[in-house]
Amino acid sequence: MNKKALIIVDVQNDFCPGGSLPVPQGNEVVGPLNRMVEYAREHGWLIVASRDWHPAVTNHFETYGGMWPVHCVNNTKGAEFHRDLEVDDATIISKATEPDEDGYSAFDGYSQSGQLLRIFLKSHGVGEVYVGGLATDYCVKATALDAVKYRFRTFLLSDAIHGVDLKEGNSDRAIDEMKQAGVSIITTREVYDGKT
Ligand code: VGL
Repeated sequence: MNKKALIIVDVQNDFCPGGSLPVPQGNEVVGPLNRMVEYAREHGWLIVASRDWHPAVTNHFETYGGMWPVHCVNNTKGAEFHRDLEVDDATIISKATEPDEDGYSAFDGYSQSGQLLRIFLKSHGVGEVYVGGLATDYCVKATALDAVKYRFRTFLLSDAIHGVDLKEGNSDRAIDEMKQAGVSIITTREVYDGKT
């Protein structure tokens, strides 16, 4: 279990400026994540990209009792990955595909061949994961916490995340919570410099 994986969380149009649930500066994660993709390729890591993949009617949306505007409905433009995100080599994990699912964590999602993310990673001998993407205080947090729960050594890429911050400070609190749970906070630069 000594393989590593990069997990890119929900870098989709609706979470970027111009989308229906924009994370402020959400698009800015694309640059550092693409550099991580290149690094991951060179070092033989697995690359995973999760996506919110909601049905049109789901109680995740405020129109149906949830807390969010309509976003990332499967097979719509808003659900597509940011056009500049390098996902050619990534295994796509779709989550929140059912009408009664919030599906914040990438670990709630399945690969195209129907494998849960945890099973997919373990079956490839992954013991260590590096998490970045959107949004720090929701899906990134849920994904990193699950990664720890499932006994992966877990790193948060602090310069490759942005948060929603419905309430000021939510992202900082989310990072504290992840730290408490055992997530290591690291910059992409530190990864390139071999600081892990
Ligand atoms: C997310 C809010 C609602 C996320 C998903 O990807 O972090 N945030 N649904």
